[in-house]
Amino acid sequence: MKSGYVAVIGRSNAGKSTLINVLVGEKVSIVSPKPQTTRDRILGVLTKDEYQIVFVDTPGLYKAESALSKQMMRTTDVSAKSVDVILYVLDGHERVEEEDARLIARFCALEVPLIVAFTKTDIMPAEQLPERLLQLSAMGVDADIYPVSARRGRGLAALEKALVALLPEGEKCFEEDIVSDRSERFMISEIMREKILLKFDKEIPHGVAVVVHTFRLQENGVYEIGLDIVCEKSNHKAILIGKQGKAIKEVSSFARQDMEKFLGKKVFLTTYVKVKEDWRNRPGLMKEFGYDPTEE
Ligand SMILES: Nc1nc2c(ncn2[C@@H]2O[C@H](COP(=O)(O)OP(=O)(O)OP(=O)(O)O)[C@@H](O)[C@H]2O)c(=O)[nH]1
Ligand SMILES: [Mg+2]
Repeated sequence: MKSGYVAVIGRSNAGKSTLINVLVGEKVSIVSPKPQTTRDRILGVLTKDEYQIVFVDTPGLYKAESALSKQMMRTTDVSAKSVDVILYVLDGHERVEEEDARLIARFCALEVPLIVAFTKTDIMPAEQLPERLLQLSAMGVDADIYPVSARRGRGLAALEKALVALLPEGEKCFEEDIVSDRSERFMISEIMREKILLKFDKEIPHGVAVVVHTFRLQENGVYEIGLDIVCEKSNHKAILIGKQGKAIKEVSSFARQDMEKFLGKKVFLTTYVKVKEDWRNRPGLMKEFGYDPTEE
């Protein structure tokens, strides 16, 4: 049996988490059109009779400004060093940038086998594909490149086969019914963060942490969930709540529906919005909200 870890790396918003979710066949990592959606290293496990691929989702590569962003970049670097294969994901519908060639060269230097997934081909004119691949090769990228569309499910079988070919022989790392290393509690907080990313613009979603303080299955079969939405500034709090609580009610309702789907049970959800000034630069608070700066 083949078994091993594949770090999924690339610039922010390239489509890494979407690709992992579709390959694993379940939503293990949240997705949004905003950069810096993924903040943690999250495992997504794909198990078949002959192989097990443990995908390591990573925060997208991005110019780090806050202490939180810097920690996210460290998470990605550390993840890349401790895997069997690196899958570099490139947004195929955007122009090919020197930055990608530079990043690919940087990860190739780790001497871990690296292949490239060229994704979002569904929103790219087909005739541009050969041109973009030539551009990458002219920039010195000599890795194998697999064009895929996570949204349409195209090219995935070939990519999966190529990844399996690079994995070592070995026993499974996880039981076959496990798809993620993350707790239900973590997924609940991420579902809320995803809805906030989808609803609010600019700095607001990036300055939000979601803390689950109550997570309890009641005797009547309903989950009681209590969350704090922590933001950085009081004017952000006002926007998050909205006029007469309209905005927070709307995101909470979307989040509750997804939580119910995820848990397979009814959910009674309460949310509070709190302000913790500049928490993204305060290690004590980062740790309290689940982003431990000392953790690797
Ligand atoms: N059309 C199309 N859109 C895609 C595809 N894959 C991802 N997207 C969209 O691209 C955006 C970013 O997707 P994510 O999966 O969150 O990207 P990411 O690389 O994980 O982003 P970060 O976690 O911020 O680094 C979302 O709006 C996705 O719906 C695809 O194959 N086709
Ligand atoms: Mg992501």
